[in-house]
Amino acid sequence: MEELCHSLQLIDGNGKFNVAGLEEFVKAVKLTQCGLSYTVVGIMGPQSSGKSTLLNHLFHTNFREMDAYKGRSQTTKGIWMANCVGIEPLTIAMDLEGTDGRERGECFQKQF
Ligand SMILES: Nc1nc2c(ncn2[C@@H]2O[C@H](COP(=O)(O)OP(=O)(O)O)[C@@H](O)[C@H]2O)c(=O)[nH]1
Ligand SMILES: [Mg+2]
Repeated sequence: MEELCHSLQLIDGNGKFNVAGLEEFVKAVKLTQCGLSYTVVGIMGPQSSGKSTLLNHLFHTNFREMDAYKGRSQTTKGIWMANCVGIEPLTIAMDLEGTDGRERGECFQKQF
């Protein structure tokens, strides 16, 4: 059972896919040894609605959460992913950027 949480930014705020990071992650969580026996869970929704917090509580991941003392702001950019700690079979959580972040501007909002 994987006890360490490995995480990476799979896609950055500009849409760039992190190929090297994914290769490292796959090795670290021994994904190739799992065959088809793994699960992927994703979360999407408005910015600052508690997505990262919920994932961290459910799966013991280490996604960055908004610091409420700094006000409502964008903390998750692009897509982050991490292995869930203490869950069999291997479960991978994906933490998505908020769908309505003002930092993205109007164009991004129109896609949703
Ligand atoms: N009161 C309350 N605050 C929460 C709850 N879940 C998350 N928060 C707070 O809401 C803020 C945004 O949470 P975050 O997980 O970063 O939101 P995200 O942008 O959707 O990932 C943080 O300051 C959290 O501490 C909750 O159930 N109740
Ligand atoms: Mg978040």
